[in-house]
Amino acid sequence: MSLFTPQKSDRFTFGLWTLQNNGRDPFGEPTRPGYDPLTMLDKLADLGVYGVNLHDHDLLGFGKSIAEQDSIIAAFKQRLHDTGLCVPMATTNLFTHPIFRDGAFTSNDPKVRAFALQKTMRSMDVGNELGAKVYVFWGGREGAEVDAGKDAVVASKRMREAMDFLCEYSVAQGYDYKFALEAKPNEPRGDIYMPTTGAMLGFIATLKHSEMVGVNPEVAHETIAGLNFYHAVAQALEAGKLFHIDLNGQKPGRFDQDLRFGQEDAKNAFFLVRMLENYGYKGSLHFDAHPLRTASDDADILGFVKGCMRSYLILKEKARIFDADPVVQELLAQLNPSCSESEALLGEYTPERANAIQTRQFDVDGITAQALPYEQLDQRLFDILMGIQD
Ligand code: GLT
Ligand code: MN
Ligand code: MN
Repeated sequence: MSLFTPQKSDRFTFGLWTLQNNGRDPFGEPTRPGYDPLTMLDKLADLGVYGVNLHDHDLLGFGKSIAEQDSIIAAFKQRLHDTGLCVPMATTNLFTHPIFRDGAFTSNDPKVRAFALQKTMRSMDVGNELGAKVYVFWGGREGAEVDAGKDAVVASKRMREAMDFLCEYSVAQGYDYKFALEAKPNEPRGDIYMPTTGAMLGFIATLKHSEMVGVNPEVAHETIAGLNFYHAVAQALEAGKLFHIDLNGQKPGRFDQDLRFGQEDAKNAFFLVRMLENYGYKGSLHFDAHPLRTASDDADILGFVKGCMRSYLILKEKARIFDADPVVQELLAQLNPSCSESEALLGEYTPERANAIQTRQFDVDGITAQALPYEQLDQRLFDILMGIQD
């Protein structure tokens, strides 16, 4: 078996919505039917996928009776059982129905805010029944085009009230959820509140149950804003807040492309994968992407699915090669000079340390003259990524 054949132990997941996607865009009609949830389970199980994630809407649509919902859920559970797939993450669709056209938890209308809570609690119940342990919040409509009509300070307060309420609901029901907040700078709103993963981390610190709440960064969303996704995830990981991740591909400064993982910026994807692997990230590796609109047959649609996983596994292998490469190791050693005397000066504040630093004579010219071989290191990385190591 190839190193690049996905295994369940790789923890690769796909959103139901990613393959329900029928290729419709704001300018054009569908180019394919999209898979129904049960067919999707069959197709994905054959490819070594670990699980699927879903919105209430993906499985149940909108406005079905309880009896209808129960029978859909029963059939879905049965197929999960038959295929050996699981549902590690669930979320609420608070963006498709026009009632949410001006937001859900941050809507100016208290009826809409209460309805959003009702829909979310029901969806949390379903997610729990399906075994989900992570609950994602992506506030697609939580934003504005007209700042004159909504108070952005109040929006933060409303968002906090909703998160605190739903954390308490989860605890009261005995659910084992961790919440993961997903930022996006814009689209579908002109501007979405709390637009970056960093903004979410700041917000989480203000919550009543901040220990239950982390982030779900998405490659495309930081990249739209021109940010370095690897850096954004690193901060979340270091803070112990990387509860989930949405992998895909994106060119900066464009609409949300949700491309196949690895399709764009292979270097940034490389550092992301290397970090997730080297720091022992244990959550799902979730692909929130969809096939190109040009994909209309099974071969190309499933080629997209296989491609996301294959790219991840190739980058994982490239990370191993990079870390084991003697040229890389030598360059990294030069870039990380050791000096035990200086190390001893650093660390937590003590009056002695402060005094020692203040009185230390530094060889400013000598330190400045040290070589920093970033050119050579980056070229070596390029060579490794391109498969050339002569
Ligand atoms: C939607 C969005 C994604 C979110 C999903 C979760 S839905 O497809 O574009 O980024 O992760 O609500
Ligand atoms: Mn996403
Ligand atoms: Mn996206």
